[in-house]
Amino acid sequence: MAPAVPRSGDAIFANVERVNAELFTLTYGAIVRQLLTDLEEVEEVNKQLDQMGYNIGIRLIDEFLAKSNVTRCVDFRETAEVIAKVGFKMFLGVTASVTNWDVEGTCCSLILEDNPLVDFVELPDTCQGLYYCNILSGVVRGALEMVSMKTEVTWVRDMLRGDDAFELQVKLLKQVPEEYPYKDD
Ligand code: MYR
Repeated sequence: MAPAVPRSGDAIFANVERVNAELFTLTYGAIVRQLLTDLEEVEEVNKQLDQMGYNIGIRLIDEFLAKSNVTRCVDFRETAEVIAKVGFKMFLGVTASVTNWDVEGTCCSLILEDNPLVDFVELPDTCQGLYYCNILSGVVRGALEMVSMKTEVTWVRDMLRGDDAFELQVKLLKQVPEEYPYKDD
C-alpha cells in the first residue's frame, strides 16, 4: 500500500541502503554457515574466511584509492587512521577508532563498536573458536599488501565471544619501499 505521505528521496535512499546492508549481512552469514558445513573444522573456516578476505582486499584497494582520493600516507599511523575512518566507512558503513599503539608506531588496534557483519548473529556452542569476522582481517591484510605493507592482522577482542568490542590488531611486519620505475637522466 502506498504511504499516505510520499517519502522524500533521502528516506528512500536510506531505506535502500538499509536493505542492502541487511542483505550483505545475511549473505555473509550464509557463506560462513556453508563453510562450517563444508569444512567442519572451525580452524579451517577461520583460514578460509581470512583467505577470502585477502583475495577481496587485493582487489578492493584499487576501488578504495580511486574513490577516496587518499594520497600516500606519511607513516603507518596515518595509514591506520585512513583504514579506520575512510576504508571501514566506505566498505562497512562504520568507522573504527585507532588505539593501543606500540612505541615504534608499527602496531595498533582498530576498535569497532558497531559491526554490521554480526547483526542478527548468535553463535552456537559448537562454533567456539570461530572468528566469525575473519574476512575483515584478510581484507585489511590484502589491501595493505598492495600498497607495499606486509602486515599481520589478528582479532584481540570479539563481541561474539563475549568481549565488549571488536578489536583488530594490525602489526606492520615489513614496508617494501616503492622504487621510482624510471631513471632520471
Ligand atoms: C597509502 O598508499 O599510503 C595509502 C594507504 C591506504 C590504505 C587503505 C587501505 C584500505 C583498506 C580498507 C579496509 C576495509 C575493510 C572493510
